[in-house]
Amino acid sequence: MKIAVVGATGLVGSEILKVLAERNFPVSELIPVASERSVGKQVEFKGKSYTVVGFEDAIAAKPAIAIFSAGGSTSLALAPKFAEAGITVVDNSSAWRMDPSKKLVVPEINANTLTPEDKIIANPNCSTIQMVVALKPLHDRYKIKRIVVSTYQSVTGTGKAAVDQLFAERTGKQGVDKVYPHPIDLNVLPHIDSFLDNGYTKEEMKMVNETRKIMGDDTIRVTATTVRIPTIGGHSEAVNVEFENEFDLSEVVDILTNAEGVIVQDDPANKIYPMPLTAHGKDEVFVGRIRRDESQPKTLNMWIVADNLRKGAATNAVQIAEYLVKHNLVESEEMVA
Ligand code: 2RA
Repeated sequence: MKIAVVGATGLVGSEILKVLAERNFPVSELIPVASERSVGKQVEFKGKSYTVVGFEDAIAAKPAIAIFSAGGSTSLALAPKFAEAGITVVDNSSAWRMDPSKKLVVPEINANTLTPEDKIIANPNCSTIQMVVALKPLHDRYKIKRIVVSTYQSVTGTGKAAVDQLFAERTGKQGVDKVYPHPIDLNVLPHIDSFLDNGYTKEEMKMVNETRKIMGDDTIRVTATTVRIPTIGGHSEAVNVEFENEFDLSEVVDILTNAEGVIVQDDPANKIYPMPLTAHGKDEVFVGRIRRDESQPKTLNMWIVADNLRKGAATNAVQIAEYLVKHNLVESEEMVA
């Protein structure tokens, strides 16, 4: 199957190439796509070099699926053009996530809603994905009333320039562009994406609105504080969840242990709990510090960590693509032939 990766030279784009290769996605031809200034560059895929092409050439090549990770404005402008050509777009930006005509998909939760008519499919925000993967099975069993979440997010979520800023500050390297308004090394910024009139950031409101849309339940109340920290391996989240129904703690652990895409790492006596350092490069969502909130009934505390470039972006997008192929939901010239 012909696959285009739009934004192939970025941090998420290169992770998508890695994940496609590792998972042995059936790629008959890879079409790496990027903006004008990267056209002609080479990217590596499964030991072969591919030349980056522009958008028009990519559409003309008619891939079955285009995985986009090129930012919201590129996606708004170009995803419809790909879709009109019959190419199914899996989009990593925030452009289409809250559009009522587009599905917002985490495969473990709602890939079964996809149909061949879904030509632009939205991949949720990284911090939302890891939280809902862990919470949906608990919602199904106990019904969530309210979520209070604080995040500890990796600089990789901002992109390559942010990783460069962190290491430049650490090593004293001069002349590196700053993408954050303050130093990030040895610091913590309670500020991800831009501030809105209600005092929250866009990242915080993504967690509120996307969680409800993916879970298919607008009654869930969510409040979030999203924070950037100087790590690179993944995003961490302290999550407090209040349920409608009483729960048994050992049953909660059982549900999470059996949940698709979740690995429980919860053995405080042996100092075992999820960390970005150990989640780095993995496709699963790691859950630990599972304990009752003793200040209020029917309420649970947990700690959720995942590699934001993997399950939070590339892996989730590739899993959507895998589902589309498996269920024959895309137009592929090769399959028709
Ligand atoms: C971040 N949520 O970590 C973003 C990435 N999409 O900033």
